[in-house]
Amino acid sequence: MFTKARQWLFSTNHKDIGTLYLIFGAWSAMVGTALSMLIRAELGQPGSLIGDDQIYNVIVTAHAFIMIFFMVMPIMIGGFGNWLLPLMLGAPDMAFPRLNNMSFWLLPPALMLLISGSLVEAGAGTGWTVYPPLSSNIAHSGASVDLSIFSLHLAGASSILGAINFMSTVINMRAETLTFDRLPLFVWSVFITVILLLLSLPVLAGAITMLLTDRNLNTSFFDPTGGGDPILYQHLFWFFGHPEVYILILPAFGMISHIVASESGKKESFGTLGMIYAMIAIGILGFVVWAHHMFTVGMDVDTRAYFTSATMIIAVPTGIKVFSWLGTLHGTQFSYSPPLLWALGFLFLFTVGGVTGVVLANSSIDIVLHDTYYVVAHFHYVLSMGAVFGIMAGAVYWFPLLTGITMKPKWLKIHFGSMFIGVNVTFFPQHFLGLAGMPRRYSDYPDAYTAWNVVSSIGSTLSFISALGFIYIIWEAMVSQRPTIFSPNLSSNLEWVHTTPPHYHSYDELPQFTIR
Ligand code: HAS
Ligand code: CU
Repeated sequence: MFTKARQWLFSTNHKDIGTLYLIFGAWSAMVGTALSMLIRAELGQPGSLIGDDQIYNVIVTAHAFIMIFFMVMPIMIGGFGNWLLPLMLGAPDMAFPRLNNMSFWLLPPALMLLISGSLVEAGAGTGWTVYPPLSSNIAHSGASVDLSIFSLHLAGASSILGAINFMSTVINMRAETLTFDRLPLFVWSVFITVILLLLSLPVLAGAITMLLTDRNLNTSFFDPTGGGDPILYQHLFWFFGHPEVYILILPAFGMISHIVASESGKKESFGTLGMIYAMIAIGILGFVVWAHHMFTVGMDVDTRAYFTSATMIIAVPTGIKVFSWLGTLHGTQFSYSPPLLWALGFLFLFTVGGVTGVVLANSSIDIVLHDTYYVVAHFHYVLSMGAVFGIMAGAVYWFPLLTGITMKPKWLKIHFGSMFIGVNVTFFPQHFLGLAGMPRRYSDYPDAYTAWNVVSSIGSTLSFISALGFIYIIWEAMVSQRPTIFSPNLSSNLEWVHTTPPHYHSYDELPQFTIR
């Protein structure tokens, strides 16, 4: 019984596993979105809705963890990485196919542990940073934080095994003529991403394990009464945490490069080698800027000057990428297909988020803005409109390749438009709230902050409806089964993966080949 399902669930095939990751990520996206709507409902008017500050913080914490570890990473690296890397490398599969299946199956129990951590006792209301002493056993007694720690252990093991697999695949499984300088940019982006994962995750694992023993075995790594130091936790966390934000965006960079080049009708991106060096530079610099998250701990002025300058330097390679994408588009006759719309949205809004990051990098300004909604606005511009727009661009661009069917382009454009408006209405006002001093991670606020919070909650409602619309678009494509189109020979399939634009604006415009 269930032979087909079993074969799929325990498949060692990179496409099957990629699909499992995509479905898992989509499910997590729905959970994370539901939590975000609870947040916006609570903040949609002054006064209390949920009626419990701890529960509010549990929701915020679960929202962040689920979106980062169970939505963006599984979709980008597990989903698109698994699907596209072997194809782009000309490899038959990943280097370690059974390990690949194991990486995936570590995630559902990790998610289960995380959700358990929110549901048992008082829940983990620590924020995704899990700072002690808030996360220690006085402020968070009970099993919740321990369950969250175990969840991160499992998700971390999944990512580390996946990282080893992707690195081995890129290094050992390339087609013979495919030298590193000729690797497609998405392959490079995932390769650099998994190196960052392998170097940063063990530090997080160390930090949370020390926290676990502080909580349960009477160690005092982070407890001053035993000679420890809570600031040590912050250093360990952010040595992981900052590279993590580039882990979340680099694969999107890779996908955007392919889409921009292909929609411009070009074989490759403007300045491919420069793009590679820029991503390597972002990867390396990402490890030496972590303390820009800790400017308020009482750092001496030289340390502050160093971390401010080092952080700002990352705008240079990122600028190289932005201008290379614009250079790729320059002078071409592109048309506004759904994937390109998402890519252009990405370019504009990621840049807005990046520029507010440069504002926050100034330590003296950050002392005022730290832990305000200005930071929340910054990271939602680079994540909800950077990482997620990258995912959406990749999803609508490669959907025909992954499924063999097509979605309705006109509906996709309406979905893009409503989402673009929705996320901006949600997050742009949060800059104003932050500048006016509204702190993050509180369930209520003084009346003066009401107006922009109402606007933000209205925006989030629009995005929510728009996301429901996207589910409908996928459903419609699945019941209609309009076929896509694979060229019968393999080499041009690879060509399609690399560059061929699905310049479809209506179904009739699709090139007519036969299905393989
Ligand atoms: Fe960030 C906090 C600084 C990129 C995500 N960031 C966060 C948090 C998250 C996050 C999740 O220095 C909150 C964590 C928490 O829970 O507490 N970030 C930067 C800088 C960059 C940056 C300088 N962040 C990202 C990306 C993310 C991400 C990418 C995920 C996808 N971020 C900060 C700082 C904080 C911070 C502070 C701590 C705040 C606090 O108090 O807690 C850069 O990588 C951005 C580079 C990109 C650009 C745009 C394109 C570049 C062009 C070139 C020309 C631009 C120039 C700048 C020369 C800059 C087009 C001109 C400057 C002007 C002001 C006009
Ligand atoms: Cu950072």
